Amino acid sequence: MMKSTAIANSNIALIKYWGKRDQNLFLPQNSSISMTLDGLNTTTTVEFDSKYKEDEVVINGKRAEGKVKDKITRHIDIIRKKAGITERAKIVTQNNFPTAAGLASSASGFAALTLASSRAAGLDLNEKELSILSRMGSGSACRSVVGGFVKWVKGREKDGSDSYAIQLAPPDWWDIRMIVLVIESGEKKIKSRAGMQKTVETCPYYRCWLDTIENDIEEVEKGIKERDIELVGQAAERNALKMHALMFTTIPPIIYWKPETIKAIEEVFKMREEGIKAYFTMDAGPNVKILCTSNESEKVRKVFESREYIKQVIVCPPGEGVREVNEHLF
Ligand code: 2P0
Repeated sequence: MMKSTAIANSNIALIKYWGKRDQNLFLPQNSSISMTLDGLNTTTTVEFDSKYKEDEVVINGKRAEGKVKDKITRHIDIIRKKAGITERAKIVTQNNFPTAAGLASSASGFAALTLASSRAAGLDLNEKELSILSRMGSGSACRSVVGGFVKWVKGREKDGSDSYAIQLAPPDWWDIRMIVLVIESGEKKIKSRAGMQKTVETCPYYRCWLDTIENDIEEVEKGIKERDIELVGQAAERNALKMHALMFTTIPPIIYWKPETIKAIEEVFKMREEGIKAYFTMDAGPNVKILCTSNESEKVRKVFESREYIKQVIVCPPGEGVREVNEHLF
């Protein structure tokens, strides 16, 4: 019996990943930067044993079938091959945030799955190897392997051996917060994977995105180094808007925005006029995330908790990378 449990935090990008250069290996068109979030995490237990006749996957208490299960089984196959084992596995995974919160779980999910399954298979991989393997489950998962402030370096090699996440600064480097405003909790209609591919294929501005991304990256890196919330916030906000401009001009268009999204953004602008250094970012959905210092985070939280159009407010400090834990889920 080989069993291991891992916990991984979710992450939010300050510089976005939107577009692949290799669909099979999950190699990105551009490098991206993220903050790993304390508080939004996935715990996964994996056991390989000959008593299992086929892979069994349970997500948040429900047995997974079809596409969701296939994605996980494919990932476990990569691990089995690397470890040289053939046993089937039982995989139980649990998110601590409401699954219906409309928050990405694939990043924390594949990071936890990669560590738990590789340990259970007897492998002892370093951070770089874990990041590369996690990337092959879901691109953004390679960033959740690493804690704090993280850069996914796009790499140049065809085999993806130089495309993985590195730490720019540890979690305790900078006391800032990512405040997640839950606006809509349903499953999104257009998945990131299909959406980003359409953008690369059809968006007339994609060239411009690639031409300006290195400048955005430089600003965010400098801002993190100097703990400059204005520099990071402004660059991150612009980068998120640029990504959504790509989505709007993809054929067919990808529009995740809801009226409440605009409302929340206008409130962020108003806060800034009042001197609060709050900046927003958005991902493949209508929810808005706000970056601010820990000192000002209570003010921001209170404002949005009093708004009836916001379903939930989650305040996250920078968090740790993926790690093994002793308590198993089964
Ligand atoms: C990001 N997103 O950088 C960007 C911003 C969504 C918008 O990474 O196909 O779930 O599994 O590699 O990682 C979501 O994309 O896509 C994502 P796959 P993934 O956070």
